[in-house]
Formats: sequence, structure tokens, C-alpha cells
Amino acid sequence: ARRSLEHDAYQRTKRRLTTVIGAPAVTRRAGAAADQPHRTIYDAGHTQDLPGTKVREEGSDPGPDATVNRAYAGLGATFELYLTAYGRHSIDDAGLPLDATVHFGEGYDNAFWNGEQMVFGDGDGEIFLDFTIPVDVIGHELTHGVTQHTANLTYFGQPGALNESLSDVFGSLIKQYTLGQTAAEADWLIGAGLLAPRVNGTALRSMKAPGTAYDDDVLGKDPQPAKMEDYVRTGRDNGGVHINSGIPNHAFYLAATALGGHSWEKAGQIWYDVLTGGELKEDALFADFATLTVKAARERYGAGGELQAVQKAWEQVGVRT
Ligand code: ASN
Ligand code: ZN
Repeated sequence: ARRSLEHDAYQRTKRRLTTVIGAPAVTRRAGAAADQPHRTIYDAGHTQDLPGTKVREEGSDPGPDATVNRAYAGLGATFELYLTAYGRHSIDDAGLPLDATVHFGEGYDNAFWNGEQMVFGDGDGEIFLDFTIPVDVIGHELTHGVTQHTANLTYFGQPGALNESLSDVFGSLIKQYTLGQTAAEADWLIGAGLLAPRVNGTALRSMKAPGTAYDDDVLGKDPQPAKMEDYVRTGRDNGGVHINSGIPNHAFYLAATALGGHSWEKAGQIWYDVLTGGELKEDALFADFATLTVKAARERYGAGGELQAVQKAWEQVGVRT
């Protein structure tokens, strides 16, 4: 049964209205949301019809499909990081249900957020494997939802590359949080385990060393720059959103490793403050974002090592603050 996006939006609105009108007086604090995720995993059965058939819902036991179980667990880990580290209740900070569809399309070589839900392809097995394999990819897609509900960065050029970078930053933090890794222990890769065995590469992107994730006959060479002087001017990829994200990605890596410890605690908090603080404009450039991270570092941690680490990170990638 195919449901339209309009229908989903209508259902959500209806649910909200029902809550407002029909809620008993004081069962829940105003503005409070559940501290538990509300996950639903659907199976598209190798079609491109969304959302597909419901195959697992919140609280149910793992089933026989490892892809479904990985999606469920990855959404849970992402929900948990946002809640425990930043006090955020889901994508909209109001407990939005987390919907994901797996087995989308035939040999589909991508994953995405469609404005309403997450979608994961199986990969064609030649270049890419199952897109639910890397937990950072799940965190990446969910974070597109967070960005949509907060700064809403325009998906083109520098604001688009910031949008992509924020998805990589929080995607990587989810992996680090899941594995209990410090900045020094993390691999800083996005999509490790996703490339098929025949591909000469380790991942989709590297935040530690942008441009070195793969160099392959079919895929070509990883096109990501690490510094502003190598910024790629292109009309492809929405003005290089997955290319130039290497620059803010590397700035985050530099700040987080300079600070040490768990990257989601200080560097992640500063980046989260900027993403959700209300001052980041939809058309922000790298320099605007960088300036706001410096301000956020000072406001949260004072004029100490945190501020210096953030300033130095942007300086090293050639972005003025
Ligand atoms: N996997 C890609 C992403 O989430 C899909 C896209 O280009 N929008 O960025
Ligand atoms: Zn993305």
C-alpha cells in the first residue's frame, strides 16, 4: 500500500491535533516529550514505494532480517546520543517518530532522508553493500532531519556543504558514542564497511584525511578537499555538497582531537549549539558557521582551551573566524 507524503504529513498533523484537543489535563509536562524513541522500520521489498510494509515497531524483538535490525538499532543509538549528550528529543526535539525504510529499490546505491523519513538501499554488491551497515550512515541520514528542523541549511554550495558536514559530524559521533571511543581512538571515516570488496578504498569519506577514502577504477578518486584553498567550484552534486564538506569536516576533526576525550562532549556540544542556537542562517557560508562556533565555544566554556582549539581548527583549514 503506497502512502503519499501528503498523507503522512496529514496523519502527523491529525495526531498533533488529537493530542492537543484530546489529552487529559496533566499527564505530561507542557513541552515534555518521551525519553524513548518511537521507531518503525518498513521494508520496500526492492521497490521504490514508500514507506513499504511495516516489519518492526518500537519494543518488538529482533526479527530474521539483519538489515531491519541494524536500522532499528542505529536509529536507537542516534536517538540516544541526541538525548543523552544534548537533551534533544528526536529529530524535532518533540519526540517525532523515527520512520525508516530498508530494501529500497533494486541494488540501490544510496541512502537518504526524504523530508519525512530515512531510506536505505541494499547497494548493488559491486560498488556498495547494504547502506545500513555503517551506523554513521544511519546517523548521517537522521541528522538531515535534525538540520531540516533547525538551521535548515540550503542544500547547495557552502550552506549545502555545511548541511552535509553536520550529517557527517553527528554521524561520526554516533559511531564513536556506540563504540565508546575517544577522538584519538576514532577512525573518523564515514561509511567504513560499505564499499564492496573489489573497490580500492576504505569508506565514503574521511574527516581525518579528506580526499583519501578511495582511489578506484570505477569510483575514481575521493574528490574531497581538506582546506579552503582547494575548494572545488562545480555545479555537480548541488554545487559540491558532498565534496566541499571535507573542509568543515576536517575543522571538526582538528577541534575534537585537540580537545581530546569523547568528541561528542565538547566539540560536538559546540557544533550542536550552532546548529540549534537560532543564529545560523539558511544561507550561511563556512566563515559564518566558523564565527558562530567560536562564539558558542566562548559562551559555553569561556575564554580557555576550548575557544583556542576551535579558532585554531578553522585557521588550519583556511576559514577565517
Ligand atoms: N546519501 C546522500 C546524503 O544523505 C543522499 C543525497 O545525496 N541526498 O547526503
Ligand atoms: Zn547527506
